[in-house]
Amino acid sequence: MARRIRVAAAQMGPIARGEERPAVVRRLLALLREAAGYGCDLVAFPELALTTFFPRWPLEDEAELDAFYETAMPGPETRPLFDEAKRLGIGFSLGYAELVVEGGRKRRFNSSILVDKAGRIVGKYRKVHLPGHAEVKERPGQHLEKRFFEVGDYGFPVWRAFGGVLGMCICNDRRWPETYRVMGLQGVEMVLLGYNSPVGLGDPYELDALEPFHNHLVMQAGAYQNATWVVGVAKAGCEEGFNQIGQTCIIAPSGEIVAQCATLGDEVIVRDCDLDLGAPYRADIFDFASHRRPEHYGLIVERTGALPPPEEP
Ligand code: CDV
Repeated sequence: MARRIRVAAAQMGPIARGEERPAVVRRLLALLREAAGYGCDLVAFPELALTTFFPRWPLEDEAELDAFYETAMPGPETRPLFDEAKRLGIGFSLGYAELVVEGGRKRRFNSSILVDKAGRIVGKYRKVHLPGHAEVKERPGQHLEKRFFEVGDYGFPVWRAFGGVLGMCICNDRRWPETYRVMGLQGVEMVLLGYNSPVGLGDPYELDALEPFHNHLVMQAGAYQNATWVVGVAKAGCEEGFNQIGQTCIIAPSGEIVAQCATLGDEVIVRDCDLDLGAPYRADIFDFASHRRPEHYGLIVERTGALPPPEEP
């Protein structure tokens, strides 16, 4: 019998800095209900889906900063999402800023959870590849993820859920082949991936014109090279004066985009995903056990001595 997940990618338009959690949760609930109305098993939401993309500002006031983070999941304001998902029998993935206190120290992560149809958290991921910088730069736009988050300490786990093997990653992670490969080596069949990707920040993001191309390039390559579905979900549009790309899409294990958003606002796209569609790739061209040669990857460089070590400056 075919193993299918009917998945929704729920793109979000901008979230204003002053938009309160209950208002954002109402937007998420509307998207969740729309996806449930289409008979979906699972809906994927973007990175930092509960707040504006706050790492764009050098926030100094600790209370103001802390207000962007969740200290419990579900907490009082996110509980309605879990309750409604359970009532409708639909799962979801959700990106958010996580604050935990360990050993008397505050720890901050850019996180994502996977929730099953009974409203239970079955997986959690913490973003590994944090882009940008920790110091405030002389430029119009900042990207201060290294200042406001620690590198995730969970690796790239996968979970048996929704009848398949699912994984998660977050935004900049999608640009690194290791992200998909570590999950691919664990047999991942669907990767849920939220992003906030600005355009127009200027140097060093002078490659803005190619950003839409690169966005799809990395996700399609990750899907194909690891024979997995990829669900890439944007927070899009002009948020607090900063433009973010949309292009939310569902990508098949062939690397083909099979559904894509047409707007930069709140929008749901849906696709029935046959989890066995990756099997022919895994059995042949990407049969890792037969064709991968990790034991040789280092040896080749050693034997050819191709490049001398760089000179000390
Ligand atoms: N939120 C992100 O991780 N954004 C990065 C930008 C800053 C390059 C991205 O990879 O899209």
